[in-house]
Parts: sequence; structure tokens; C-alpha cells
Amino acid sequence: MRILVLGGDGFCGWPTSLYLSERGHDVTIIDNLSRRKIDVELEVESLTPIRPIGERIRVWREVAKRDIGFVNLDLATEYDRLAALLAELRPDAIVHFAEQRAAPYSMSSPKAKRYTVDNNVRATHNLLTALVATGVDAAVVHLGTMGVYGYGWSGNAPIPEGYLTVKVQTPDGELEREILHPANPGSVYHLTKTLDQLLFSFYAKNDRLRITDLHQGIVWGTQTEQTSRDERLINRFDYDGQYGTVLNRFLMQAAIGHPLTVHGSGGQTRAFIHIRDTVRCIEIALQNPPESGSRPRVLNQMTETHRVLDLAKLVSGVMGADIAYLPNPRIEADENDLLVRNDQFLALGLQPTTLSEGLLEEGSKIAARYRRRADPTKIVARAVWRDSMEKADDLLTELPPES
Ligand code: NAD
Ligand code: USQ
Repeated sequence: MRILVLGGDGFCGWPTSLYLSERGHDVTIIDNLSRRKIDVELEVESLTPIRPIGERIRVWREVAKRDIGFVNLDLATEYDRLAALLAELRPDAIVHFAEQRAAPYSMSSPKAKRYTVDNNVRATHNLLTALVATGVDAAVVHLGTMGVYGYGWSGNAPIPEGYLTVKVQTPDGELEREILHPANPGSVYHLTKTLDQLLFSFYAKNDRLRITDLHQGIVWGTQTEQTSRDERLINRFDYDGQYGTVLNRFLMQAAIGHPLTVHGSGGQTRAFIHIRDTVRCIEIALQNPPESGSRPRVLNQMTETHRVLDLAKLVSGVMGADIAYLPNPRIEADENDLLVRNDQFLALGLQPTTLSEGLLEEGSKIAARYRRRADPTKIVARAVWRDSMEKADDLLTELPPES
């Protein structure tokens, strides 16, 4: 297949591009390198030493004897170039990772909120419009998030895969319908993913686009078989308070002897998936697109759920570290249960990497190996969700100082 990987220089996109390339697909990455620019803005770097995109692609050619194309293009602002590229390459499939993906960054300032909405919603909408305008019948696989469902809405009922069956009483009897699961985003970033869902529903219905939306949990781990083949292919590892996700942060914190930064009581339960399973799920989704004319196919892309405090205890037990209970900078439930259905991926052949298998390897081979690159002043999460400056200031004074 000829596949475009939008956001292919990112944490999920780079290993996916290599994996698909090795499986024999003709891969072109489209990325505006905005993630690297945000690192410069935040004065932080990936814990792992990632190489420039041109070098990454040259090394892949050297190692795997396969070419990957690269186009530096902003999907949110360069519609004409995008449409021309689609018309020229006529891809069979498009994997869409290209959005601003950090919840804390999206809540950090009015500018960041507006950028996140402008970037994410316009990128998705430009892609869909360009597909219709060019008549390119590519299957679209989009990376959504488990956070569109919110946490705690469904009580003890498992979260279904995208759609909810509802029964409505009418004068003529009971009416049963499947509707998009109610959206309950917890950050401006998560909000953009709920808006994406509506765009997909409309374009699938109106223009018969074939769309799969993957509601992915928190990705942990760093390397895949392909990225570990040469150090210059190494994947990024975000550990800072805005882009670092909880489990990778805990692993890195343990590696440098920093207390594990549990927000609040640590009773928040979230869904997780290893990066090796992410790339496999993308392949499975590409092999199983929905029919033209059907609603978007939604799959929950996660393999395990864990409470934040249990993760902290696990990492502390394996690597040794103290646990610090910090005031929670986010507005989120202090505790929640989380039951999630992921039957579709399991039925399609996914064999999950479990936390117990990958944790030690990740801790020793990555976090410990690159711990000297960590900047301890960037660890504590300082982006606050509070509704007023005053409350935010109160909370910031409770957090440990920057150095
Ligand atoms: P990332 O920030 O590492 O990668 C995103 C890439 O998209 C970056 O290389 C960035 O430069 C590019 N990009 C952003 N806006 C663009 C634009 N307008 N035009 C062109 N390129 C653009 O993020 P990631 O962790 O790889 O996440 C990829 C996708 O998966 C995101 O959509 C994210 O919401 C979703 N997701 C990630 C996780 C996770 O834990 N990392 C979990 C669930 C879902
Ligand atoms: N948390 C801590 N301590 C930390 C960091 C986080 O206790 O040092 C807590 C947070 O308060 C939250 C939970 O851990 O309750 C998860 O936070 P996270 O930063 O790991 O994940 P999140 O902000 O939800 O975002 C990440 C990705 C995002 C993706 C999402 C999947 O950045 O792109 O969409 O995971 S999900 O959470 O399933 O929606």
C-alpha cells in the first residue's frame, strides 16, 4: 500500500512509519516538525537523543534498505499544498497522528488553548476536505483518545467501542438506537478529539469517506524492534511536566532518584498500551477499513487499565524511589474506576505486551541509560486547569520550587 503518515516524526508516528516501511509499504511522512519547535519553546528535550528527520530517514535507508519520503507541510494552514500532494501521490491509506497532543500544554495559556484547537481541528478538517476535493479514496486511520469518553461517566458499565445503545420511549413503543458515545473531555486537547469525532461522522455520511478512529490509551515504552536497530533511529521519550506521560515519567524519575510525582491521591485510573502494540494496532486497522458509506469504525486501542498510585508503587518496587503526593494541577476526579471494551483488536489478532513484561526493560535500557540528559527543573507539572488566576497562583505556591 502507499501510505501517508501524518505526524510521522512524532512519538507514535516515527515507529509506525518504520514498522509499515519494513512490512513492505511505500511510506511518506508529512510533518511540520512543530513538536520539535515546542521543545525549543519549553526549553526541554526528549530524554532520548532523537536525530533530525533527514538523518533518521537516511539511517533507515542504510539499515533497512528502504526509502521513506518526507514532506514538511503544515496540515492546518497549507491546504492547497496538501490537496496537491494527495492528487499527486494518490495514497491507498492515511494514518493521521498530526495533532498537538499534550493535555497540560493545551491548558497552559490562552495562546496554547487557541493553538491546540486551531491546529488540531483545522488539520483534521483540511485532510477530510482535501480527500473529497481530490476524489482520493484513501482509508483514513486517525489517532483519537480514550479521554473522549471521560472518566466515570459510565459507572461500572464497560466503555463500549465508540457507540452506545440507547432506548427511547415513544408513543409507538420503545425505539433503540446506537449513538456516538457522549463526549466528556477533560482538557482542551481532549476536546479537540471529540470535535474530530463529529467531523468524521459527517464526512463518512456525506462523502462516504472510509474512516477508522482509534481511541487510544496512554502510550508507554519507547522502542520498537525497528527503532532499536540503530541508536540514530531511537524514538522520542518525553519526561517533562507538559508532554511526559505518567508511566514514562515515573520510570525516568526513578532512574534519576526524583520522587514519583503522583497528582492528588493517585486514585485516577487510566488505560495504557505499549508503543509496540500501537504500531501493530495501526497495521490491523489499515487491514480492516470500514466499507464506504458506513459510519466511522471506532476501536478502543488499549490493553490494560491501572491506577496512578498502583503504577507508582510498581515502579518504586522495581526501581526503588520515594513517592511524592503533589497537589493535582488538573481538574479531574480524584478517583475513578475504568472498565473498557477492546474486543475488536483482540479478535483481530492483537497480542498485548503487558506492563509486567516491558517495565524492567524500559526502566533499565532507556530511562537509566539516558538519565544524565534529564533536566530536573522540568519535571514537576505546572500547567494548571483552575478557573481563575488567583486559584492557580495558590496551587503553584503549594508545588515544589523549580530547582
Ligand atoms: P507527538 O507530538 O510526538 O507527534 C505528533 C506529530 O504531529 C509531531 O511530529 C508534530 O510535529 C506533528 N504535527 C502536529 N501538528 C501538525 C500539523 N499541523 N501539520 C503537520 N504536522 C503536525 O504525539 P504522539 O504522542 O506521537 O501522538 C500522536 C497522536 O496519537 C496524537 O494525535 C495523539 O493525540 C494521539 N495519542 C497519543 C497518545 C500518547 O500517549 N502519546 C495516546 C493516545 C492518543
Ligand atoms: N499524572 C500524575 N503524575 C504525573 C503525570 C500525570 O499523577 O506526573 C496523572 C494525571 O493527573 C492523570 C494521569 O496521570 O490523571 C494521566 O496523565 P498523562 O499525562 O499520562 O495522560 P493524559 O494527560 O491523559 O494524556 C496522554 C497523552 C494524550 C492521550 C492520552 C490518552 O498525552 O495524547 O490522548 O494520554 S487518555 O489518557 O487515555 O485519554
